[in-house]
This record gives sequence, structure tokens and C-alpha cells, in this order.
Amino acid sequence: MLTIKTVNLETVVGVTTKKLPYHTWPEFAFAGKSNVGKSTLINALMNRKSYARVSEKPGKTQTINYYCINDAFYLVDLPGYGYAKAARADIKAQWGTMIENYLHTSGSLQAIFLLVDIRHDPSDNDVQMYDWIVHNGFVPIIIATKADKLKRSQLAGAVKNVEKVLREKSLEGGDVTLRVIPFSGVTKAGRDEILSVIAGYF
Ligand SMILES: Nc1nc2c(ncn2[C@@H]2O[C@H](COP(=O)(O)OP(=O)(O)O)[C@@H](O)[C@H]2O)c(=O)[nH]1
Ligand SMILES: [Mg+2]
Repeated sequence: MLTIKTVNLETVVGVTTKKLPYHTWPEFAFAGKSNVGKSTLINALMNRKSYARVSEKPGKTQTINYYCINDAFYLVDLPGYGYAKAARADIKAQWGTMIENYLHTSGSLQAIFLLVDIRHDPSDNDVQMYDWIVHNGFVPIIIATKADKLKRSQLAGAVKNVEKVLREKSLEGGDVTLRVIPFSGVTKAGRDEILSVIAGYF
């Protein structure tokens, strides 16, 4: 099992920054709509309570945050999308440019985790993100967050639904092998499975 020894928020890239940091360590990125639980997941993976800022108010993080782990790899927190109240057209456009720029130019990105709320059908933005991931040649790993909000008996069906909606709405990823991992920031269920996915890239 991958052991987390050190954690450092090393770089924060703002919406207006074009240039991404250059390094050769592997990166693992986390994408998803605002409030889906990206910061919560990253904290859980790092074994920290609140190193990555968890917010009740969605739409705050419009930066790319690079968390350096064990002086060996990065967890990359991408800005959240699709929060209606933050949805001024120019901000939305900046968000898209920023994410696309990241996907196109990160030289050491190994895998992208796409977070969706286990309780809901993936949104059009989720499907767009899924398509970008596939289009850029990555195998999408879907994390179905907030699994603690469902009963155990509902989990398998909810996971199937996430997979089905993504496949049906996707323009590019209809036949991609999909891995959906349920995760809970409350019980930490799914944490070890996600860490072992990351460990598999070393
Ligand atoms: N019950 C539950 N709440 C969660 C979970 N993950 C995140 N949350 C809550 O959802 C809100 C947004 O979480 P955050 O990690 O900041 O989302 P982000 O915007 O994607 O980074 C916070 O109030 C979290 O406490 C989870 O797995 N279970
Ligand atoms: Mg966040």
C-alpha cells in the first residue's frame, strides 16, 4: 500500500496564468463539479483533515493546486465547474480554457479521476469532462462521491447508473472500459482502492 509521508501544497496556478509548472514527477488530477468533494477526497488520500480547503460554498476554487506527495508525485486539484451562481460566461470560458490547457500541456499527467455525485445522473458538464479525458487519450477513472449518503443496498445500482449515463451521453467514450469507484469522505470507503490505482502507475 502506498504510504503518505510528506504533503506540500507547492504550486497554485490561477485562471490568468498560462504557463504550468515544469517538472517530471507523475501527476494524478481530480476533476468534477464544484462541491462534488474533490478537496475532501484529496485530504482523505493525504490523511489530512483540512489541508486542501473544503468549502460549504461551491465555486470558490478557480485555481489549479499541486499537492506534492512524498517528494515523488503530485495530486492536482482542478477547478470545479458547473456551479450556476458562479456561471458568468467569461468565468465559464476561462474555466474551460484552463482545463483544456492543463490536459493538453501537462507532460507528466498519468491519470485523471472524474468525480461525480453517486446520487445523481452525471450532468452535461460531467459528460464533457469525460469526453475531454477520453479525447486526450486517458482512461477515465470515475469516483462516485458521497457514498455514505446512500444505503448499502443502493450502492451497486447507483454505480451502474453513473456508468450508464456517462456511456449513453458520451460522444467519444461509449465503449471505453469504465472503472467506477464509490468513495465516502465520511467513512473513507474507497480510499485504499484509489491509492492502489495511483500506486499502479509506479
Ligand atoms: N456526506 C458527505 N459529504 C461530503 C463528502 N465529500 C464532500 N462532502 C461535503 O461536500 C461539501 C463540498 O466538499 P469539497 O470537498 O469542498 O468539494 P469540492 O468543491 O469538490 O472541493 C463539503 O460540505 C463537504 O463536507 C462525502 O463523501 N460525504
Ligand atoms: Mg475544492
